[in-house]
Amino acid sequence: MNKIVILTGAGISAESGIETFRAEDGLWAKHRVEDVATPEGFQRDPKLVVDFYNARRAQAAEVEPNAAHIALGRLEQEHRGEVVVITQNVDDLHERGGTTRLHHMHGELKSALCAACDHRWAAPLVMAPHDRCPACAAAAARPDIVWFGEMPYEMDLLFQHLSEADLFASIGTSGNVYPAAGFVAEARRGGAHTVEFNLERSAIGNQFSEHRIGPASQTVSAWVEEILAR
Ligand code: BJW
Repeated sequence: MNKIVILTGAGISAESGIETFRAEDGLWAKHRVEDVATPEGFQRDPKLVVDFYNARRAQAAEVEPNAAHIALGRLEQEHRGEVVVITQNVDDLHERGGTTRLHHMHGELKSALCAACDHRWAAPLVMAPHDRCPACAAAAARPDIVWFGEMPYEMDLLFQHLSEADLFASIGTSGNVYPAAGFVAEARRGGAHTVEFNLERSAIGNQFSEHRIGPASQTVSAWVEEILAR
């Protein structure tokens, strides 16, 4: 198991107190996806979208990484091979849990993006809809988040990692959103063993060769112990 590639979703941060998207009381039960997570929604009502991400940025600053984030940080440090984490999450709990080889494929709450020149900078805790870009001065700041219909970040590099994986783990993601939901198929094509961590089998659960059912703080920590003991 030389190269381990791990995909994470909202479920890994749930036990830190960050709500998931598709739970009955999750974010999409309280906000319309079309309004807060599409470029069209941002065009229609930038303040609504910026306020949505301001609230999530404030919440993320108040919570702590849980045992699953910390176990993945330890795996990267102590595994003799390569460990790469790809997260769909926009919080910074992996970084704070010790992971450094990390890809935020759906962007980051801590980053702001200029829609005019693509410059990125550290987002203030509270963004305003028409903040100016520090590089080109256009009033075109937006949260650095990948919305529906936009291309997730670093796709070529991520597919390269997936094709090289000996072991692919998917943690706390429902398998509803592409291209992330297609990663297991890509890893299998490259010959990886695949394992899913979730409270239940996900929408794409039948594509995995192994399942670990239960809260990530417990199942991921136990799995990391197993790998490091091999
Ligand atoms: C636990 C737990 C615990 C809870 N322990 N587990 C038709 C077919 C196929 C694709 C499309 C289609 N029509 C449109 C598309 C494309 C579209 C898409 O996938 N739509 C689907 C809805 C069908 N995708 C896109 O538009 C993407 N871009 C794109 O495709 O570009 C073109 C392209 C072409 C070719 C190659 C590459 C690209 C962009 C997607 C952007 C997603 N954006 C969001 C919001 C922004 C970020 C944010 O605000 O935070 O990202 S949507 C939202 O969903 C967020 C998440 O990252 C993403 C995934 O959600 P996640 O993480 O899986 O959360 P949940 O809530 O769904 O699941 C949580 C899971 O955890 C559950 O299973 C629980 O059981 C579990 N759990 N507690 C373990 N303690």
